[in-house]
Amino acid sequence: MSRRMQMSKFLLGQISAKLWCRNLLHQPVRSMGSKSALFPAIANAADYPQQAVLEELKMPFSRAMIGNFFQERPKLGNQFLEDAMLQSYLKRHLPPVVLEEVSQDLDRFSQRLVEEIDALGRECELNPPKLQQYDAWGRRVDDIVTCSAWKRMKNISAEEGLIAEAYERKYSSWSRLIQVVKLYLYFPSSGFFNCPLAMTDGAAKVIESLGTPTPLQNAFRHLTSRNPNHFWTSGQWMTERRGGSDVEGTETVARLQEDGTHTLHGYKWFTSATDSDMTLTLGRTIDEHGNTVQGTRGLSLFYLELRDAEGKLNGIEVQRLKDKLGTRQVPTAELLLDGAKSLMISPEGRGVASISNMLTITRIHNTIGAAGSMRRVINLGREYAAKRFAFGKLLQDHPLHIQTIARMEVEARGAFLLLMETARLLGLEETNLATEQDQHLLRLLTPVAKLYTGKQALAVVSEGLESFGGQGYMEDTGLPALLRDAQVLTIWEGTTNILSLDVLRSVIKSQGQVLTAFFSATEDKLQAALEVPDLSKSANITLQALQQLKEFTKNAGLKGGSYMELSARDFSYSLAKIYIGSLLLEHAAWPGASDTDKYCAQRWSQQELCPVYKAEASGSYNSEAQVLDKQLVYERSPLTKGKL
Ligand code: UCC
Repeated sequence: MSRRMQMSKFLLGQISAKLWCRNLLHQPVRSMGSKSALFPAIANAADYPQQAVLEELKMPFSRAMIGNFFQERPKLGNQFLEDAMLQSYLKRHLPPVVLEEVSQDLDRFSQRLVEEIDALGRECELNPPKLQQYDAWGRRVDDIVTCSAWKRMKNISAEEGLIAEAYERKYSSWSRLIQVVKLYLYFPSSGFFNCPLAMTDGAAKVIESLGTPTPLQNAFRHLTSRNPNHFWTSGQWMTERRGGSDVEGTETVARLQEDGTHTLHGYKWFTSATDSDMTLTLGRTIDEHGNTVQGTRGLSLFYLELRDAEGKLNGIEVQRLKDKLGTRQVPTAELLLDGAKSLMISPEGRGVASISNMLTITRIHNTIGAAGSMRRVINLGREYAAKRFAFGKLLQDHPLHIQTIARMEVEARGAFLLLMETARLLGLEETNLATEQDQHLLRLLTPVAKLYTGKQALAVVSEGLESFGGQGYMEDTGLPALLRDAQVLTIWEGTTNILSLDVLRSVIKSQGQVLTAFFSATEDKLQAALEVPDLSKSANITLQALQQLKEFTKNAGLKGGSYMELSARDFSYSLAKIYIGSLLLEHAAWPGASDTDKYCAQRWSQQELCPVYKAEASGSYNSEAQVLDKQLVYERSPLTKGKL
């Protein structure tokens, strides 16, 4: 018998031996506790046709040796058509004529996402920006080199009117909501181009809120253009080395020039989308004697264009690009402002108040990112579960797996409705159709939505990656970027605690009117659900939680600033959970709602809806807790020797 025949007989023996072991492992044993009771026998030798084995044996070094099973990757479908809550929401709210037109555009846009934009987004992730500080001849050029896909995203954003839509107001107050829906569909495929778009929208909003003064009309036209050759993006430079949350330590000074402009001199620590055409930034005016007003009351808002007519940087030096956990597609830099020519656009000392219009918009964009991320990881996860085989059946047929995705779905639908509510209220405000209650509600819900959905997105996207097993952890699947990017949503544009304090700021600045608006809007939304048998129990649970929240605010108001500060995060979470509950129930009570809408609303009400009430009952906000919290954190820390 030839050497070759001997070898093939040996290998055949090896394979059938291996298969035999596999089967052994999976022979059913009697008790429930044992592994195989849960997992029925999988494949056996018969799976491997003799001929195939013999074929493979012919070539000692051949591809056949690595087998030919390759798991299909999760595919992206038309995100507009596949989003049940989005379809239902638009059908419930938009006038039929508008719905017809908008649906066609969103369907077409979602096809473009699949066929063109998603791949560009991936390219932005794989080709992050680089800084070329010097040219070949030693001249300092500080070029931020971005990939062609990133540049293409800018053109697509103009073509699709991702900013223009909100300012053209073709559909009156609905235009803002339609813009937000488009950005929500675009976000997970945008290569994080949503970031410059958020600040661009914010800059247009600030300029419009200032009455679009003549010097800014050209910029406004560029920011809201649908022409890729004209379209500008903007930055938002608020963060310096002394602080991003607290801008009191801003060191940048602004020197008045004879022509009425100011030159800026300072150091910006974190500037995103630094390849933008213009930016808004804070600076401290300095008089001819070198005096400045300290604190945030000394800060004014400045408009500047990054390059002059010859394309040269406008008194700006790019020190370095930031090395970030996520949003690596976005050029983020440290900048030296060395006489950057700028225009003061706010009254002197009103810089923070004036840029707050930008904060409102960028925080709503942050909520877009959160809701969009959750939607994307769920849609990919459910698609994958329909084609991934494990333990004898598809993942979609494993109840525990589906229960996990269903819980993610409840979170995503809640976040989506909260996003739509802020967009609806903003659209009303921008078209002067908002009632006083609407305006108070918008002021309160903007920070609540940003802080709550940012946290939700992190939890849901992390859970989502798990639904792909090990592949969720492999960078070349493109999935981990979803989690790395989602982490920024809780940090920039104000961290969770800073926005919780902004919720308190809105209560104090409005003498509690934002809460009155919240209580009455929530009660209104729950009325219909109280009449629907399937929903009345959940509606009553939500009303009880609302009652608890009212009780808490009444007591806390008497207990002063530090008590409220300690409760700020739980208080904001309670506002979010109760309001989302009322939105889900209001939607589920709508005659056109589906059974899944009802089920989703019921599931939401089964959680702790008013954590602040529960935490207060356990004394979490009193002065003793304050001391104990610090002791708990610093126990055995060398920092506290004898101090605590
Ligand atoms: O992160 C950044 C860029 C990242 C890229 C953008 C991506 C966008 C999302 C994309 C997702 C896809 S730029 C850095 C962002 N920085 C922040 O968000 C700052 C966080 N810190 C705060 O919010 C602080 O609370 C400050 C800076 C507002 C605190 O300022 P003050 O001056 O210490 O606080 P005051 O004194 O309370 O506020 C000053 C004035 C007051 O008005 P008056 O004087 O009339 O009483 C406030 O009412 O500003 C007003 N004000 C507001 N008004 C403050 N915040 C607001 C607000 N949210 N709405 C209306």
